[in-house]
Amino acid sequence: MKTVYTCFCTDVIHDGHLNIINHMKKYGRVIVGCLSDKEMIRCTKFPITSEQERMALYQDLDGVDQVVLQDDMLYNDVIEKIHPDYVVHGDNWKVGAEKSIRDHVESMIALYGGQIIDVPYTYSESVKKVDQRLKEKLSMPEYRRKRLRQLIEMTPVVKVMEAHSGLTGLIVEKTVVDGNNGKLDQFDGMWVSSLCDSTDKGKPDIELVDMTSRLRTIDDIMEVTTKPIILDGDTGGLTEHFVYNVRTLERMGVSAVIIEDKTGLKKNSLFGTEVVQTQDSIENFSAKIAAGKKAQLSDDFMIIARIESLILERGMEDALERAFAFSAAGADGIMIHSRKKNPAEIFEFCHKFREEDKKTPIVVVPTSFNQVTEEELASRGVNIVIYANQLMRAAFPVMQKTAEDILKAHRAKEVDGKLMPFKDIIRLIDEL
Ligand code: SPV
Ligand code: MG
Repeated sequence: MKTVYTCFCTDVIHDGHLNIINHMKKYGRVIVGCLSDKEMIRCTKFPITSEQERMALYQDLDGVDQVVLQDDMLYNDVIEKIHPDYVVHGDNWKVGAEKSIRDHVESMIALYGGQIIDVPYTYSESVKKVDQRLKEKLSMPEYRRKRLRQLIEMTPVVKVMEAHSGLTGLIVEKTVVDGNNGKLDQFDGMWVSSLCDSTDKGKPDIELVDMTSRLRTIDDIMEVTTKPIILDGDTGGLTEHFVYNVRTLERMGVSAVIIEDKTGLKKNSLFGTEVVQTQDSIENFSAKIAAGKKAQLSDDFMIIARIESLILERGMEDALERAFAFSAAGADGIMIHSRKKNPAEIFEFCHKFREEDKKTPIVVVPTSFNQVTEEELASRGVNIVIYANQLMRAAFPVMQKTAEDILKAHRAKEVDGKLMPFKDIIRLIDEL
């Protein structure tokens, strides 16, 4: 009897999946693969149910003979083990980002005479409804909030990109690439940067944009996305105010706030010692963290302490002393910041911190030491990498140049070839 294989990466079975099983039954013994969490978050969407629950769901389907865990989105593990005669998939993988996976599978199974069967994709109202409902569920506060903690467990490094508006949120939400290892990849979450949120409003990054306005930005992003959000909470402000903001943020479904151990008029860290910046005492900042943790109502929300000792040239010993003190005060993670051109001091911090603390998540923002890769940081014990300002920095020069070029030419013809066609911009945002 021939073996027929398909891979599912879904929490809910709809008509399209049943149609695939029905096709498979005609060709032989039906084996369904359950794509592992760690691969699913890279190529499709975040799973709502566990691997075990998904496997049990697939096993219960009529016509399924066996369910296996597939831990490689390129199918290498299952093809080597099972040698399926047929691999069945909806024909939607013949185009778009998934095409590279199809090509890879086709070449692998061709080596022993295996074949791909592309089943026409089921475009029905009920399938659309199931997809839509799943997406809406993922955007709900209770699902979104806990997702950062889940991701830290699921993946070697959580990849976070800045978003400062609904539109940039959509870019972080939807961008999927066919990476250089042949696998698909995407960001895990969003950073609502104080620098970018302020800059977008034409204001300096000095805690001038108030919390009401920051919450408005978060809400704009949340309206159109599902990925978890980390808020740049600056200094956290007065402890008496911080405790209220913690409650508000967790109620909204924000996953984490990062507060930095500075006090007085906050300036952006990348100014370093060029401007006057005052670091808070260990006692005061520890008390602020402890008050925030006490105020918190959910188990999922994270308060992450950001240490500015390296930025302000106070030395590695000071940074480490603070890291241990802040995590003892209840911080759920440590962000260590640096404005050096290479990651040496970040690596040293990670090494010394991890000698004593294997578990507390470490967060880094490689803006100035941007040659370092996510894999390298993960191998040093980093859990979350934040690209803090790149979308804003990408957009500004292009917008400014376009404004200059139209002013010089007294018309828009010269710039048009560099712009998105207006036919595309009016369709960029889907209607419900
Ligand atoms: C931000 O993005 O606002 C940050 C990171 O706080 S940094 O600009 O590097 O200080
Ligand atoms: Mg900031």
